[in-house]
Amino acid sequence: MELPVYFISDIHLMLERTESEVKRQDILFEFFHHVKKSGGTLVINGDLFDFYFEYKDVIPKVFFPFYYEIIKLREAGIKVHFILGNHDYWVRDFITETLFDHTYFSDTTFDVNGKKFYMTHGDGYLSWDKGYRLLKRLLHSRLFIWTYRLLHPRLGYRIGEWVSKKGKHYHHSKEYNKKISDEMSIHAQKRLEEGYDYFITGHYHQAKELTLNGGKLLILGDWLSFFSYAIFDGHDLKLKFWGNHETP
Ligand SMILES: [Mn+2]
Repeated sequence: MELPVYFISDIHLMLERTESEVKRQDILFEFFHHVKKSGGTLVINGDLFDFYFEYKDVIPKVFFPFYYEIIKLREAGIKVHFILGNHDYWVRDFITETLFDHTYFSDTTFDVNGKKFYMTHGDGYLSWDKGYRLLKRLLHSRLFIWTYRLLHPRLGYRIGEWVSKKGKHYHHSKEYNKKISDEMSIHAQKRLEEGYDYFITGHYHQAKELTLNGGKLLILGDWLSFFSYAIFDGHDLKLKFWGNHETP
């Protein structure tokens, strides 16, 4: 992987193109321009889209400006990797072949400049998420996807949008955030003991960098209120905030 490596997650590009949504995407594109200038690699760690479902012959058109920005990044020599999240798992060849250099359907690992990264979107990790883990198995099953694909896109997208909105409770109390980062630290610790240097997760809408045993757990935050990202320069991994957009 070319250095530096940038990591972002939980952008949740919305299906409704409101004025504030267009502004938010422009901030993201400013960040992309920065990446383009610096060179390197971009890793999108899940929930890029608030809802995405790809049919054999049909892709959502509302994200066209985003597709165009990714193509421009890649034309400039930036490799773009996409680890699927719980909001955008249902992709086909447009995502895996046309748009991104690499797409990952589950947790993955990277070796960069002698450092080992364990990457996960992060959903389904918490001990109290038992019901969700069952639901995830169903939603990722071939039968579910095959059945959903039979729905007319107009209906499929309204249902997806409704479910995405229902799950929106991104502002958690300090106590709950601490409970999550404590639990994710246990998972990270296990990987660090296996020899990984960094454990990177998204999904939890909190931006946090924790040093553990000489390695790090990094929770990526989001691009809804934090506008946060991580950068690995070849030696160290750091959490940063883009511009002055953070509204903690
Ligand atoms: Mn998620």
